[in-house]
Amino acid sequence: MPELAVPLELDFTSETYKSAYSRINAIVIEGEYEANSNYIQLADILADNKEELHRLAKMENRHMKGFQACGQNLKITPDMDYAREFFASLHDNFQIAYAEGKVVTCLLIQSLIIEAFAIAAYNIYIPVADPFARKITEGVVKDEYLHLNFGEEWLKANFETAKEELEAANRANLPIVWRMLNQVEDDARVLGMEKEALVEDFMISYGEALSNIGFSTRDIMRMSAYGLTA
Ligand code: Y39
Ligand code: FE
Ligand code: FE
Ligand code: FE
Repeated sequence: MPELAVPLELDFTSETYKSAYSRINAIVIEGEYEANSNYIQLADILADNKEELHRLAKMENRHMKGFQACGQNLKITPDMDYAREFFASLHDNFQIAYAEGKVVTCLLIQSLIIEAFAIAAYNIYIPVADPFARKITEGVVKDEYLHLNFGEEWLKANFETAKEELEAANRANLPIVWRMLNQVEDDARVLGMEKEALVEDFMISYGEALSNIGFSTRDIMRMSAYGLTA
């Protein structure tokens, strides 16, 4: 991976840039929308954390509006059908887990996997974003660390009873993230974001979260390997 991955020149008004942006912007808007609804659902089953989860949900709604403004600023129309399709597997797995009362799986999907994905994407995007979007994204990424931290704290406090379900949920959902990264690779590159950088940032956040929750280095290595063949 080249160390200086920032393209010398990004033309935010070119048709190539705008076409890629119409999909990535939609992904981010849909992601924020689903994150809002996931936290509202989690608030319904985690009664002790109800208020905090409603606060997180409100942040996600604010993020969605911020990214909608980024798309309008560049005069693109987000391709929301594409984005719903992009998230369908994780969305379905969250809903199935929720219906079964599997709160640990729900937290792994939203608060660990999706938040770590968001943190990676936004960190890599900030240096190559247009000035308007950069400001918005800098504000958003700070919140995403709080969201990841919520999942970490809850799962750490419940580690012994959650461990087995976390391993199964990791095994089922990490390969999906890898497929999503592969799907978005070409559009991300047009925006100046390299897949290798996204993968690296994702694994750092996700691995650190697993460590903070209580997994050993050996566990984390084993769990991380599930993505690689996707
Ligand atoms: O918790 C959140 O706010 C997460 C919903 C947002 C998801 C962001 C997903 C970003 C993937 C973009 C891939 C672009 C390279
Ligand atoms: Fe968000
Ligand atoms: Fe749905
Ligand atoms: Fe979030």
